[in-house]
Amino acid sequence: MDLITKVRSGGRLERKEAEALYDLDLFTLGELADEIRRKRYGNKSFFNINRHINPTNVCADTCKFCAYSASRKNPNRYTMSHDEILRIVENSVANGAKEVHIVSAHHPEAGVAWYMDAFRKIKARFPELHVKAMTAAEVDFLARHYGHTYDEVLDMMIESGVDSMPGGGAEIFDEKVREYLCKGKVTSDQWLEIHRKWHERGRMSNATMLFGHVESRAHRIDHMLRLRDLQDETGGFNAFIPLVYQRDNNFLRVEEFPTGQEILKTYAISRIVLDNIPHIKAYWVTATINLALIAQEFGADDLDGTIERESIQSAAGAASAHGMPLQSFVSLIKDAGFVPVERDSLYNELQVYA
Ligand code: V47
Repeated sequence: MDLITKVRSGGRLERKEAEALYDLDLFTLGELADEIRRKRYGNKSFFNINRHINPTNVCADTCKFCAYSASRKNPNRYTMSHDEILRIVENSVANGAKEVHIVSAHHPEAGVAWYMDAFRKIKARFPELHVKAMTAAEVDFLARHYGHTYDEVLDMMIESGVDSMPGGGAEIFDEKVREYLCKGKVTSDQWLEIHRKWHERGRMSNATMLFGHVESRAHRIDHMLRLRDLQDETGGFNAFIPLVYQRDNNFLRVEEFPTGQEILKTYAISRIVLDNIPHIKAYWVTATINLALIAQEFGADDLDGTIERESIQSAAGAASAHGMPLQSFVSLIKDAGFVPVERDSLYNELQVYA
């Protein structure tokens, strides 16, 4: 059976077949991914009203791609007090936020309680608000630095009110590339183990892939296949999020950046290869809003959310520091020919903007 027929018949692709998808032209790939996306969700495109909070940029790790953590390129260290965090949450809830997405740097002196008490205080004040917090990289850091097991950190998160985990810290799983990008951080196996343990607790999470820097196409496919294997075991991933590398203010030297075509191919291929992960998120922050809107025709069914503030990727050049107003978001999705659907963090539909 040729590759296109196999994809159309819903057959699961082997590694070599998945790699060969990149040799197809963009429009064939788009058509194949769009068929899958439309079978599942029709014309709907999902988003949520959320708020990103990054409570500290003080970090024990030194990932080459990161422009956010305090370093000699970014001398402005900050760590928010719990009162500051609560004021932000209060304001966001008043603006309609249904989820807070909280990701911090790996602060070597803050202590585990600083992380956990923030979640506990948010949940005590806003029991209905979905708290999506702590990447697997943070879980690994807290465990290693403060002498806990992963199980202990994950149980503390649940006890403190964390509802789901974001997909950050995955970067690229290939060990050689990973060592070059972020030596000393959570390993690929550990990242997967932490998500496995989280899923075993009945909780959902997301998975990212940072691409468009020094990795090859084969590394991207390898990354997707490791996620597909874990998803076969646990079913705990909601969404896959290919993050396009942003190039400013960091220590990673990249010769060639991906074209729009390469980015769209990667969305489409992820939709085809990850047959067991329900949602493909075109995170508008790193794709740019225009390409994210087009990605809806290349397999993506989710654009993340309104965000309000964003510090990690905007530090590296993305136009996301102030999020996106709800009305603009809805109009842009509609103008692109899709039906915007506000969802909650677990993809229950809250409002359809027909
Ligand atoms: O893991 C850091 C990435 C991630 C850069 O789960 C960069 O719904 C691009 O994980 N260029 C954190 N990316 C953000 C994240 C995320 C974002 C949106 C939604 C979800 C979700 C998760 O940011 C890190 C890292 O891979 N990152 N620096 C950069 N220069």
